[in-house]
Amino acid sequence: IVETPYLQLARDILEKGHPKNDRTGTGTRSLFGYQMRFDLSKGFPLLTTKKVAFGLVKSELLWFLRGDTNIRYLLQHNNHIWDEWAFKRWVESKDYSGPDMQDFGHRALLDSAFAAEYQKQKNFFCEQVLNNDDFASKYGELGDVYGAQWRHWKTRDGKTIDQIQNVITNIQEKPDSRRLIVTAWNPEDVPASALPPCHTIFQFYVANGKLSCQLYQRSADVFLGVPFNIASYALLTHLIARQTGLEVGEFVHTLGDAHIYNNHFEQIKKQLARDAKDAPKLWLNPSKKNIFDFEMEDIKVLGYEPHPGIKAPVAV
Ligand code: UFP
Repeated sequence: IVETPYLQLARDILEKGHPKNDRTGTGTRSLFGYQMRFDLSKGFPLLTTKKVAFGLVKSELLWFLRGDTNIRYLLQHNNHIWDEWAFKRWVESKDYSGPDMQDFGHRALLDSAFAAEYQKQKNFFCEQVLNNDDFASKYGELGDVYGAQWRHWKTRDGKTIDQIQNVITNIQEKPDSRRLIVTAWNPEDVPASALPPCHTIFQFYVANGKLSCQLYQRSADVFLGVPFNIASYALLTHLIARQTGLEVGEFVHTLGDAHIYNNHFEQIKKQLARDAKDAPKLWLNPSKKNIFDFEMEDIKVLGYEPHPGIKAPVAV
């Protein structure tokens, strides 16, 4: 069963995880240094023990690959996973004159009247990013997030590096290279960043005509984040394999602080009590080869019949 390593990770944390405090004040159980391996030739590792929103995985990955760091593209695809980060900048700016949104993440969880007002302000914000070009370029922009680090990393002498194009070229020209690396972690940016990259570095490896990828994820919200992260990097591996004419090998997922938040215990136990189903298959439009040409409709999962989704609060 393709998702077994994930289910085992969750069990291991519940059984052996250290109770630990964290930045959000929620509290977790956590293990340090953990590795999962997914053989991508056996099926696509999109969890079946709960529904994972693959549409969001796709649009986010295509957004990264475009080198885009403005949430407008995400909103055009009904993807709201990055909204809060942009919204925060707006409500803290001089252009915002609505009700006080200080600490909106926590307050929206605790106070339903505030949550309604927050939703209203955020809907207005999203509508502006979608329809008002000036507003979008000012407040839709997230700055140096994955798209920028992957496609136009800034160098000291004012140039940029396209790490994705470079790694593709290197996989084609020097498949035995041990330097097939893309990094998002820039120590210069970390102190000023609201969310320093979670997926910090990844490396490719070619053997027997197969492309494998290993990700080092420094911090892993095992219930909410990791199912998404697995699918995203599995998809990236498939896309790069397509472009380089290789088959897919393994996705190796190495985690630093692998944690389950205290308010996700019920949900993960419910999930662990379910029987996994057959993994879906990934379909990529056979007429496309270049990774930068893929659109939403060129990527599909076939035979995905998961158990229902399970809701849980996001730690903020
Ligand atoms: N997180 C993930 N995967 C992601 C992402 C965030 O698991 O792709 F962007 C989680 C990990 C952690 C929190 O629970 O978000 C980030 O907090 P910190 O920066 O304190 O590690």
